[in-house]
Amino acid sequence: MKLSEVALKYLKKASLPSSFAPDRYQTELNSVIKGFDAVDKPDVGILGIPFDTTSIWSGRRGSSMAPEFVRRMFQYLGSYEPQLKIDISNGIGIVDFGDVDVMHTSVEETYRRTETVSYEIFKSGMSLAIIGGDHGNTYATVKALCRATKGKVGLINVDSHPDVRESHHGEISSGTQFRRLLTEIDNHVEFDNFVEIGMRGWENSAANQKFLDDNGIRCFTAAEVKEKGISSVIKKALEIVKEGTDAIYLSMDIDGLDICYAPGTAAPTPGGLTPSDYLTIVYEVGRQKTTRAVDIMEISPPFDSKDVTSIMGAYIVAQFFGATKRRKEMG
Ligand SMILES: [Mn+2]
Repeated sequence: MKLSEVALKYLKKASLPSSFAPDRYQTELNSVIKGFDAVDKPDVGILGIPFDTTSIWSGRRGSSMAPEFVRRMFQYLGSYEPQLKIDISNGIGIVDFGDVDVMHTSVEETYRRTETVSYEIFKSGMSLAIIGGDHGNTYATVKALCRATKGKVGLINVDSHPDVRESHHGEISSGTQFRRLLTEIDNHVEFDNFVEIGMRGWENSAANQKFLDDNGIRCFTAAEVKEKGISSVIKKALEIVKEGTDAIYLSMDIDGLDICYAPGTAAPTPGGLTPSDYLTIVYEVGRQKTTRAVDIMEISPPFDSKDVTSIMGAYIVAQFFGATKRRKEMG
């Protein structure tokens, strides 16, 4: 596919490592992912946002390195999943757009570039797996989808925190993006079409809970997921985000996972979701007709242990590819 000169100016090429031990009977994930200019009408693409400047919460920055690390983990993955029985080695066009050429000292300019690039990609009708970066970047990509979509956008955030701070230390931060999306984007993400899953932990505030409650925002706590099971929670979440909307956006802060599964993040939080919860969410949401994006935010490689958090990021991307293929098959 072709991008405009403006969008091309804001992109940096990213490379994929070659597979560890190539096998003629297995198509490696790496070889399934093509350059965006090599595929006419791709179904789904990868976009990295190596920007963690608004991660002011904990001093545990580093998510700007996640696009590189997550891509590096692709070398361990193939193209078939036996539980889903999905083969992404054929019948689906997957491309890599590389990374947004971010400006580390300018939040506004980085968001502008990110929005410009992702708007153009969404406008073409394809879906995106976005690799952050800190969670603040979600503001720019959801805004891009809102602009590219005629109607309204339904939004799911899987996270241990609601990220609806009014301002954070007077700044735009990785904790403010959802309030901004709900209150600053004209008429596009309604309170009634926003769901949060995985809330828990002592990093939270009663004032932000009041904002959620006052506006009737449905939050499924981590305890609720454990009690009711992830499938029933997703079913209810999908009803909320589908009601009257034209597109669905799934945002995943990696810290929604339990601390033991995702140590490599800015705010690792105990009592959380499991990797299989996450993969079920990605598959069930990803295969919906109107789903356009998943983002995987807040993976911080410098704080990771044996790359497990980055591997989880690679799994989410592959799972979204699988869900996209299923969506395509269902028409
Ligand atoms: Mn979080």
